[in-house]
This record gives sequence, C-alpha cells and structure tokens, in this order.
Amino acid sequence: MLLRDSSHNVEAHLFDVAPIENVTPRERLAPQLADQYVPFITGGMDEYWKLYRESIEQPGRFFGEHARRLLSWSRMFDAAYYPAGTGGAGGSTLPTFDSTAWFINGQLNACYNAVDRWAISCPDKIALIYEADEPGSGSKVTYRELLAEVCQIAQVLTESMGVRKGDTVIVYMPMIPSAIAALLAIARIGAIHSVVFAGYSSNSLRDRINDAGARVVLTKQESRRAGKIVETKRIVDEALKQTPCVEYVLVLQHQSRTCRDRTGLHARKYNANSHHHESALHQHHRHHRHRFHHRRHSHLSQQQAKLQSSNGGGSNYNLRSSSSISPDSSMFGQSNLTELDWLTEVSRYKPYCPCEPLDSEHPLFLLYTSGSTGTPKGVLHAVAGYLLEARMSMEYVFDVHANDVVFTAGDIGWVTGHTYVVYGPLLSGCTTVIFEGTPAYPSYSRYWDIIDRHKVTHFYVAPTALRMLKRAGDGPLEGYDLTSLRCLGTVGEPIAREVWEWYAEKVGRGRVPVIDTYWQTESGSHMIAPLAGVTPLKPGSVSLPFFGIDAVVLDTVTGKELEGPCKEGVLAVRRPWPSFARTLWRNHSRFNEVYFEPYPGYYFTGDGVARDKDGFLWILGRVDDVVNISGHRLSTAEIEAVVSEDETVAECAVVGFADELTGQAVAAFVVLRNSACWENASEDELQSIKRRILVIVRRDIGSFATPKLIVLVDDLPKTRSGKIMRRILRKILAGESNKLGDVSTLSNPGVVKHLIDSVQFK
Ligand code: 6R9
Repeated sequence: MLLRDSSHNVEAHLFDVAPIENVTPRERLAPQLADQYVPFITGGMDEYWKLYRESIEQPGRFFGEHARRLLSWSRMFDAAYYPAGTGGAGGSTLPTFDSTAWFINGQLNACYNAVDRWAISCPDKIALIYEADEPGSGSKVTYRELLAEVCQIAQVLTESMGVRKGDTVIVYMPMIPSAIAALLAIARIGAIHSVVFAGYSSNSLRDRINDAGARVVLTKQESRRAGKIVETKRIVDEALKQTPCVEYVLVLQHQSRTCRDRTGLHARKYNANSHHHESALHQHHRHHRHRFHHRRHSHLSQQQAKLQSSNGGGSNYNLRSSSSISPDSSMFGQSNLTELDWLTEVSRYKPYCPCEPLDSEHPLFLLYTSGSTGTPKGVLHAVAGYLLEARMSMEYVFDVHANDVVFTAGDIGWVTGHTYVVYGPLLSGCTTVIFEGTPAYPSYSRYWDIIDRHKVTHFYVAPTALRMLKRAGDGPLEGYDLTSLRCLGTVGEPIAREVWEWYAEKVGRGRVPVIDTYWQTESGSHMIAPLAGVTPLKPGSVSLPFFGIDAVVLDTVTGKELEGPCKEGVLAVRRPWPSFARTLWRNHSRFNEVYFEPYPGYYFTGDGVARDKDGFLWILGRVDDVVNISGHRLSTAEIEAVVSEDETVAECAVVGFADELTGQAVAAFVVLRNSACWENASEDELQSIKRRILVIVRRDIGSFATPKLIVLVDDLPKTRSGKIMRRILRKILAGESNKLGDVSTLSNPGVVKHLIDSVQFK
C-alpha cells in the first residue's frame, strides 16, 4: 500500500468555520405543508447523540428495532447480528469485521420491500419519473406498473434464460425505467445484479463480465445522451467476443411500454390471449432449455449454429418468431450465445410472479470499483443490511418522507445510483426521478427545469456538476422557482466552500440545508453526513458520523488512534455496520488485504481526514493510488496498465492533480522505448504519440479516464527497490517542487530537475 506523505500540510485555520444553523425545512414551509411532515428526529442534537451512542454501544438493539420497523420480512430474524447480538437487549460482545452476519435467520426480498408493498398499499402512486434525454419526452411509472414490468422481466430471466438464485447478471444500460426494473427483477429472483456503467469501454465491460462469471447480459440497442446516439449494443457485442461464460444477451430495441405508452392498452392486449399463449410458451421453454443445454454440451459447430439461427433455428425455435437467436449471433465467435429481444420476451409473461424469499446475508449486488491495483474490485453487498441502511439514511440524513420526490443526479453504474436512485427512494415508498441526460443539455438550466416541473423535494448531485453550473453563471437559474426543494445533497468528492455556498444560496435560496454526504461503494450507504434539519452545517465539512459508524482518525504512520480536536490522519472505522460490504467477489483474501491489513483491527477507508475543534470531520481526499475524476473513482494503476501496453511506451506513471472542473484530472508521465531515438523527434511526431495514448485510454477504459496531461519524460522517480515515487510527481504538478520531502531514497535524484522542467514546459 502506497500511502501519500503523512503531512497533509493542512493549516488548522482552514477548518475554522463557524457552524451554520441547519435550517429545519419545516419552519420555512407553508404551514399546511409543514403539517404533513413529522420529522424523524425532533430532539435536535441531543437526540442525535443519544441515538448515535446507542447505535455504537448497543448495535443489536438499535439496528434490530429499525430492521423490524422499516423492512418487511417473510421470516423475522432471531438475532440482530452474529455472534452476540440479540435483537432485544444487544449483547455484551460487539460485532467484529471478521465474522459478522446481520439479522440472523431472517428472510426477505429486496424487490418486495421496494415495490410490492407499495404496489399493494398505494398502487397508483408514481414510483418513477422518467426524464428522458430529450426534454418533455419522458413518462411516469406507477408502483403497479413497475411491479408488472419487474415481474415480466423476472420471468424472462428465470423461464427464458434459466437464471437461478445466486447467478450474476450484468446490466449495461442507460438511465431508463427498464434498467431500474431490471435490477429489481434480478433481486426478485435472488440473482445478483452487477451494473457496469455504460460509459465503460468494451474491454472494461468484458473484464467485469468475466470476473463476475455472468451467464446473462442485459442491454439496450442504442442510448441517447445529450442529443447524441450511443451505440450501446455494439460495445456489448465487442465485449462478448471474449466472454465464454455468457449464454444469453437480452436486448431492448426500443423503450418498453412504461417509457412510451401510459394508456395500459398493452396490458389489456396481453390479457386477452394470455392463457393459451402462455401454456404454449411453457412447453416451448422446456423444449428450448433442453435443446439449449444439449446444444452446448454437444459442442455444436459455429456453422451449425449459424444455420440454425438463420433458418429460424429449427422447429422449436420457430415458436420464438422474431426473438430467437439473432441472425448474426455467429459473429460473436461463441456458438453458445443466444440473443433475445426484450419486448418480445417480456410480452410472453403475466404481470405477476412471486418473490423469492432470501436469507438476510444472501448477496444482493456486485459492483465493481477501483482500488490501488489495476484490477477492479467486485464489491459484494448482502441484502438485509444494505436495504436497512439505504432506507435509514434516506430518512435520517435527507429527511425523506413518503410524498417526496427524490432526484439523485447519478448513474446506476455507480453506487450512488444503486442506493439513492433505486433502493433508498423506493424502500421509502416515495418517487424517484430517473434522468437519462446530462446537466448541460439542452442548456445549463436542465436540472432546475426538472426540479420545477416535477416538484422535486430532494436534489442530490456531485460537486463536479455544481462547479460546472456555478461557472455557467446565474443566468440559467433565472426564472426558476425551486421552492419545492426541502433538501440539497452532495456526494463523491470534497466540495469547496465557495461551491457549497453557491449551491445553498442560488439553488437552495438560503432556505434549505446542503447535506454533504461521505460514503463509499464499500459502505453501501452514508457514513458521515449531517442530518437535515438537525446537525449544524459547516460548508466543506461532512460533519459527524451516521448511526453505527464508529469513525476514528488514525496516525498515518503509527496507526494509533488520534483522539480529541484538531487532529489529522487517515479515516478508519472500528466496528462493522449492517450495510458494509461482505467481501470482494471470489477474492476474500484481497478484501482482507486492502481493507484490514493496512491498519489491523480497523476498516481502512483510503481517505485522509481532519477533525476540527468542534469534532467535525473534513475529508482530505484519497491517500492511496485512487483518483477521483468528476466523482468517478479510478485506479491510477489501471490507467498505467493500459498505457504501458502500447509498443512505444517503456513505462508510465499516472497521478491525479487538481482540476477546477473535474476535481481531479489524470496526468500520465510516459517514458518512451528507445528514448534516444525520440530526442530529435518533431513536435508533430510527439503529438501523434500523445494522441495515440489518449485513444488507448479511451478505448480500453472509457473517455472519462482520458489523461488531461501527458508528459513525455526520460525517466521516472524511483526508489532503490524500483518503486515509482508518485508522491514526487504529485508535488511537482501541485507546484510544490520546493516541498518534495525526503528524496534520499531515490535511486536517481537527478531526475527531479528533469521532471520539473518537463512539467514547466507543458
Ligand atoms: C459514494 C461514492 C468513494 C470515495 C471516497 C472518497 C470520495 C465520497 C465524499 C468523498 C469527500 C464526500 N468521497 N464522498 N470525498 N467528500 N462527501 O462516491 O462512492 O465511488 O466508492 O467513491 O469518494 O474518496 O473514498 P465511491
């Protein structure tokens, strides 16, 4: 583990900010509106501290009570956690990271909790507001409609594709209601969803599919983003050339009915002929599955597969009409790959199927994220603990109530989308906005337009978007009312004080709190955040830990806990909490290694932190080799690996540096092979090498990882054991060449001057 230099050089006065009153939104609401809301916390900070202490000292009792109240169980759990937690009085033994399981012997289903219970109690309530890329072309989906679509997709998975409990299913889709329905359908049958952000390249997608061992991929033919067409399926096809585990790909050609057609005609049409159709279908699927396995095991040649597919696949396949194997499936180079048409498949099934009851610790999803080394980590979450805290944080941190409209402007490819676009809002039974577009299309007013048109009460976004919008000036905000808002949130990276203040003033109109939430893919839900209407706010501080988070500041070098005010170090957590990840997919030893070995006995977050004089926490950014570009977490090692693959590149070091717009940007220091030959190269030749490197990163990872700066150098700073000292590169880029710290361990101290010169002449 490569830790950044221990001294962050952060001056204490930087954190000397007077707390701002956290305006209780109700006090500023019209009285008739205010009456609708019974706050979750009425006793102010005293109550926060009381609950916090209970959550740490008696986690069994605290989380047990919440789990009973906030989730619907098909079998109630016996104890809140293993080994000692009794749901009631808690136990004398506190949970530890090595052996904890939560809500022992309980059974439940995520989809039931997010959809069915509201489809029963308030079927016509709007669950999803789909705001399409093109303004005005979206739709609304009620809980009843959502349940129907989810159930149909669930049956496509189990009946048409043979997906079973515990299988992994990859979702590579844009932000549309069917993508949300797909996640819930996967959860409904007890399979494990793994969303790959649709901005990832085919190579990144391929690696994630293979690591997950997925048998099924769900995707869309084309997506729209900022008015442009993205050929999503083409990226999938490319990836599927090298994914032997995949047996089925389900492709959405056009939007499903919940996106297009609110007349209900489709459902009626289905009912008219469902019975006969269905039984024929069941027969067909039995046949199909049988044939399919037979086909695979007999190693059918590619030619035969092609023949079968082009003539409709023989008698059994004729039943499938347009949806059977696509004529060009042989192009995948995999004879066992079947492509199915989403809408045709879905229309074959009835709009209800039962939920699979799952043990509390059954996996809910797998989400790949970046770590210190090149290979992405598949973070695995367990169903009960994750669901509980997704809902608890919605309610306590954001003060979300059942009639609220939540707009989390994040993609489902990131954990923020999982917890605060999909699960959190739906578990709370409120309405969630699914936004397909971007904040600048068709203009910088897009977010404000969405907020006004849909009467959004909670808006949650990354600072990177706010920096861009702040830069666009106040014009785009003019003429917008924004009085529906009760809470503003930010997530993903530190927010600068000016940006926080702009957000509070211009968007919140000085009326609603700005809640800066610190958390991670691994944590599943908020770890450190103020509670809306309760915790005093300090612009730039994430304030105080959420319930159950026993956060400590550790000395970077000694690993000792630093108690009391005005301390700085790394952020760690002493005890597990229900929504914490359970493992890394098929790599539990890496899980232990990256999170628990750096500071034995603690979960190591990877972030630097400062505690100010009031005990408030300030996140200082990653201390490992992870960069955060526009809130996208990327491993520098991953970028290095792809750049180094180019034949002209001898070696390469990637670091992050401060960028006004994206928070951090990527800089690649590249040493070319035969560097002597390049000495007299023309500027044009050098530019073309740089362009090639940009193309490689875009192709192999995704355009969001493209280096902003490429510096061609003769050598990299290295220790005697050959380790690249990226710290030196970071300091030089930060303009702190005079503060390089200890360079005595460098094997080539002369390189420093060369690097400084190279950066200066950029
Ligand atoms: C939710 C999410 C996690 C990393 C985390 C930290 C950074 C997240 C932050 C923040 C400062 C905040 N981070 N929230 N830094 N202030 N409010 O972003 O998950 O993609 O896993 O990233 O993001 O560095 O360690 P993930």
